[in-house]
Amino acid sequence: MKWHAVFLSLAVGTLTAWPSTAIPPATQVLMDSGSPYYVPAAATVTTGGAIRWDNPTPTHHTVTHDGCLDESGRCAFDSGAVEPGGTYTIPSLPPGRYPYQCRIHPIMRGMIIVADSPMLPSQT
Ligand SMILES: [Cu+2]
Repeated sequence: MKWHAVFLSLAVGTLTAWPSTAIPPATQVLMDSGSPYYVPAAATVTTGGAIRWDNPTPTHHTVTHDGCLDESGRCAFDSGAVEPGGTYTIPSLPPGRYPYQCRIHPIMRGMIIVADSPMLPSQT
């Protein structure tokens, strides 16, 4: 059956398009000009996973961990200004919760939750 063969080759092509390394695709967060500003507002990633912010808006934004703005001295990440059409990527973060905001528009707030990798046995 011809259609069956076409379907199979499409499926195989899709599978082989994935990188063969064990690195999972980056978790993507979109910046938006309106609420909730970071989409998804709370993004969960597993340890070792990259996180990438895309800025499709016509405005500069930052991705600034709250720890960079208080006196805690625990600044996990700060993108600096991400230009329109630009992206910002973090290769990985230690497990934890990372509230962040935009330095330019403090109303923009998001959260990254880094969970322990399900591949590793729990230490609790
Ligand atoms: Cu902003």
